Order: sequence, then C-alpha cells, then structure tokens
Amino acid sequence: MGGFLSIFYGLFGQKERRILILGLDGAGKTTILYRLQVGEVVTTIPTIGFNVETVTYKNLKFQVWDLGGQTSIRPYWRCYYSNTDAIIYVVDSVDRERIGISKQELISMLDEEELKKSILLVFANKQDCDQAMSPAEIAQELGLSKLRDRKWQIFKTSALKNIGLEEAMEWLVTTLQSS
Ligand SMILES: Nc1nc2c(ncn2[C@@H]2O[C@H](COP(=O)(O)OP(=O)(O)OP(=O)(O)O)[C@@H](O)[C@H]2O)c(=O)[nH]1
Ligand SMILES: [Mg+2]
Repeated sequence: MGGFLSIFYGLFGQKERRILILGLDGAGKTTILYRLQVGEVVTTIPTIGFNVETVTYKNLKFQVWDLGGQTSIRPYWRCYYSNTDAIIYVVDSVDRERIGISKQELISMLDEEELKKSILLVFANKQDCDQAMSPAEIAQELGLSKLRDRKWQIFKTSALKNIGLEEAMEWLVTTLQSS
C-alpha cells in the first residue's frame, strides 16, 4: 500500500505546474519571482533572457519562468508558451504612459493557441507608490472584462512591501485544483 501510494504521488502529486511571469520591462517581474521564492526583495538588473526557479506553495511545486520584458526581447516570449498552466502578467501601476502598450502585448499573447487554457493573474504592481492606478483602473485599461473563455483575476500587489502575493498564490492554487 505504501509502495502504491508513493508511486501514485510520484506520478501525480509532485507534478510541477508551469508558470510564466510576463509584462513590460521594469514592471517588477524578477522582484516578484524572488519574493515568491526566497521571501525577500533582491536587487535586480534588467533581465536579458530569463530566470527560472522552483517555488513551493501549499505542497504544490511550481516551475516559475521570469522572462525579460524589454521591447527587443518580447518576441521571444512565445518560445516559452507550451504547457503553461498560468500566466502572471505584471503591470507597473505607476506607468500610465505605457498601459496601452501593456494592453497590446497582453492581448496578442492571449491570442496564442498554446495559451488558450492558461489561467491569467494580473498583478497591479507597485501599489506602495502614491501615483499608482487602482486595480479597477488597470482592469479597465487592459479590457479585462472583455476576456472570454478565460479564468482570470487581478490583484493589487507590491513586491517591495509584500502586499497581495500570498492572496494571489492562494487563488492560483484553488483555481488550478478546480480545473
Ligand atoms: N516601488 C516599487 N518598486 C518595485 C516594486 N516591484 C519592483 N520594483 C522595482 O522596479 C524596478 C524593476 O524591477 P524588476 O523586477 O527588475 O523588473 P522586471 O519586470 O524584471 O524588468 P525586466 O527584467 O527589464 O523585464 C526595480 O528597481 C524594483 O526594485 C514594487 O512593488 N514597488
Ligand atoms: Mg527582470
């Protein structure tokens, strides 16, 4: 019985879920990755390429990919799309000027066949800043209410002050388990 159980858990229990963290450069993706992994704020430099780490939350293992968000790197995002369980799309809530570009990148990404079944979490990040747009404003700007056939949720986050990340992971775990 013990042997059977361990084979069972080996096959199913420890399956790593694949998460992509995407968003424009400077939105806070790498800061979020390491906040999730080591629970601390690390000093980052702009990501050229990617970072990948294993994050464990509530006995679930996640393989989390953080991709560089600079204009010249965005065309490579699609190389990482296959088998993605969830996308964390990070928005710099202070960056009003580029919210339209952020929307375009989000919409073209969600159009991709390989991501049709991926869950979407939008992080309205940098909420510790005075000038931050509210999650409602960001949801409106990104046109989230128009999304069809997609499980999505927006979260108010600050990677710097550790706001909202726990709540987002909780929603992710619940949503993954119910799908
Ligand atoms: N105030 C504030 N600053 C943040 C927050 N999250 C990240 N930052 C800062 O934003 C800057 C960019 O953060 P990164 O995590 O490197 O951004 P990125 O999205 O990985 O950027 P690329 O790798 O270029 O795509 C850094 O100076 C971070 O300290 C936050 O919640 N609040
Ligand atoms: Mg980065």
